[in-house]
Amino acid sequence: MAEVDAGIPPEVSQDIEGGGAGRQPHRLERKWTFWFDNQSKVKPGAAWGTSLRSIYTFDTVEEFWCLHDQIFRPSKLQVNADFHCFKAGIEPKWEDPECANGGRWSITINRKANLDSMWLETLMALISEQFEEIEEICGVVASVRQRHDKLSLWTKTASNEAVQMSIGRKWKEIIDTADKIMYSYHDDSGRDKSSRGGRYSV
Ligand code: MGP
Repeated sequence: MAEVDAGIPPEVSQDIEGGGAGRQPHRLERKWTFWFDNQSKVKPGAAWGTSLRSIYTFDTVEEFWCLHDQIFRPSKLQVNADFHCFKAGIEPKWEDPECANGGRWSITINRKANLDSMWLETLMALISEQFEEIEEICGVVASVRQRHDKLSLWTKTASNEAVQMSIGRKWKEIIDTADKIMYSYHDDSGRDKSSRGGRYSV
């Protein structure tokens, strides 16, 4: 993933900017930012977040497809790396004020093809504002780990069970899975694993 580590390579940058050349680009409802984190490169003992980088903010359909096709496909990630796509202005951290009272719906995934397709379906649903509760959503994270891969949809108000259940049901439809998905509060994530548990499930 040398390309992402070092930012966007110039030839991809030209493609992104030239994507709508001569035509009117298709503007999205809001701006989104792709992020990248490669924790395998971090020195032992470094604080979490040291390797987290915001890579590119976009607001057109053309930029989105160029970025997705050329770079942001999670099956390309090495172990212990993540891609994030968040609303511009929200950092993919529990500490961000928009995330601080939030949580995440998560699904574990065992096949790379499913990781890529569920990530893409989620991205398309977000940027085309398919969720009724879009204002409650912060973004999505694709994580590649030794044991399995994971997709997480981050939301703002963990304690609002009705809203989270509605988002969870819609997300399951979007990623087209019968597997159980679990919602956890960010507040619980710092605790040891035995006391974390999912707060809601669909
Ligand atoms: P993870 O990368 O979200 O989950 O968090 P992973 O690797 O799938 O492992 P899990 O089994 O713990 O779910 C791994 C660890 O990174 C957490 O336990 C925290 O120590 C740290 N961490 C992750 N996030 C998203 C944050 C964050 O937003 N803020 C801080 N301070 N630490 C975080």
